[in-house]
Amino acid sequence: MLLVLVVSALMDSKIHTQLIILFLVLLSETVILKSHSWSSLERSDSDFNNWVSWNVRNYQKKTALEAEMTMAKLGNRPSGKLKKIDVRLRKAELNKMSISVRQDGSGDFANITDALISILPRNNRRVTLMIGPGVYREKILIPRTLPFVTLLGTNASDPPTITGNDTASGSGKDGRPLRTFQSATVAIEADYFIAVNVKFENTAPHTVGRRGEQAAAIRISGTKAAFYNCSFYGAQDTLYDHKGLHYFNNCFIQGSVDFIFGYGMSLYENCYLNSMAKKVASLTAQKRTNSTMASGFSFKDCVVRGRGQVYLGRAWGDYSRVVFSYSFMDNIVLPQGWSDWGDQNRHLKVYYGEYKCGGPGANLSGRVPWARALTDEEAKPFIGTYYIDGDSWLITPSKLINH
Ligand SMILES: *[C@@H]1O[C@H](CO)[C@@H](O)[C@H](O)[C@H]1NC(C)=O
Ligand SMILES: *[C@@H]1O[C@H](CO)[C@@H](O)[C@H](O)[C@H]1NC(C)=O
Ligand SMILES: *[C@@H]1O[C@H](CO)[C@@H](O)[C@H](O)[C@H]1NC(C)=O
Ligand SMILES: *[C@@H]1O[C@H](CO)[C@@H](O)[C@H](O)[C@H]1NC(C)=O
Ligand SMILES: *[C@@H]1O[C@H](CO)[C@@H](O)[C@H](O)[C@H]1NC(C)=O
Ligand SMILES: CC(=O)N[C@H]1CO[C@H](CO)[C@@H](O)[C@@H]1O
Repeated sequence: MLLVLVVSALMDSKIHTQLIILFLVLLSETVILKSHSWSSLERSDSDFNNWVSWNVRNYQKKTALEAEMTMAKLGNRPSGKLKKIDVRLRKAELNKMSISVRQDGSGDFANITDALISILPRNNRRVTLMIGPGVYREKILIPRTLPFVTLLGTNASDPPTITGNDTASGSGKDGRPLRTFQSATVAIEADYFIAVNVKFENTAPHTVGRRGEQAAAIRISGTKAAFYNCSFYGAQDTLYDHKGLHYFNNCFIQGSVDFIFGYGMSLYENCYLNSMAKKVASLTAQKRTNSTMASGFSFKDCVVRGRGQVYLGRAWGDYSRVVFSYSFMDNIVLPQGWSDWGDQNRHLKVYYGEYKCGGPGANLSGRVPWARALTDEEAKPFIGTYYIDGDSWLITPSKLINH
């Protein structure tokens, strides 16, 4: 079965359209990876190979952790139960199609907006937009009626940039302020979204103390969204991790103030958080607002660098939850580590944890007393894709192919 997929992928003249499948297959089959030459894909970048092998290792690590974790519990959710991949998703993945977007006119469409318009509402297939290099100055909204869309940059070393510069105080079509919600260059309201090799950007500048400058590069309001090797550039409020289950792998995220925010339930693995803070700011503003809400950001194997002085998080919601594990923190991280955003009542409610982090910013001795140095047991729920229910929707090939 695996071989058949690989072979059919290679025989397809539109090889790139099948890249994603190949990928998924490779993730589960190291053996095939070894015996197969990538040069036939015209994509010999060593970067790409590094990424694939990183993912393979990561997948193995993750599988081992999952096995070890059958007893883990997360909130009130029953655990140990192996969940099957979502049926709708499985159907969509078995019925894929792709559309090419190229600015030089050689593709199906010259911009992303037109390509999205071509997809029928209530879409039930995986539709991959194969996007060529270039700067796409477009405001993109993927509505709820368009689930299963993938944006894929066809050249990993020259990813397409989707850019804009709307701010919260800018005015919308109706003349009213856009607010942070509508400032996003790209807004994903659909479920099952995937992006690979895409740069999301909001170029509006940030001036300390000015109001209405929130300017998101992306807002993700749909659930079960995954981002691989993407980058997010903005200043204040770059990545609006609004709500739903989200996965970020090997991504670069840059901003100045609260640049990862919202009440998503998200795992950031192997990501680089680059602070552009001019003075003192916070990397995250997590908005979990009650103790039963499935919401929180987990950063694993990440890097925190850049400029200014930063808190790892400040409490936007009373029950704000953020965990950093196995991450490198440069000396830009303030010794206190975390901020209650001026409300001491939150000390007993927030959940701010650190586990096995390193670097000059990771010294726990100066942390606020209500921050947690997590034990192995406490850290476990946060350090695998089970944190985001990945079993049921992250497209790991073994699940898709075997069922
Ligand atoms: C997309 O391309 C079409 C056709 O060239 C053009 O009419 C339209 O204005 C473009 N849209 C955007 C957002 O660039
Ligand atoms: C990908 O982009 C790089 C950098 O711009 C370029 O050198 C390379 O030729 C591109 N690869 C393909 C297949 O177009
Ligand atoms: C936003 O971008 C547009 C188009 O490039 C430009 O005309 C405008 O001046 C920019 N606005 C700001 C505030 O940078
Ligand atoms: C907690 O928040 C969730 C999501 O907003 C909501 O559905 C639930 O009713 C809230 N529970 C309480 C006790 O407020
Ligand atoms: C952590 O900080 C404390 C107090 O500043 C200092 O005494 C200690 O040596 C530091 N630990 C490490 C490992 O740098
Ligand atoms: C590991 C990997 O494939 N990284 C690529 C991700 O995309 C950037 C472009 O933004 C490439 O330069 C990297 O090589």
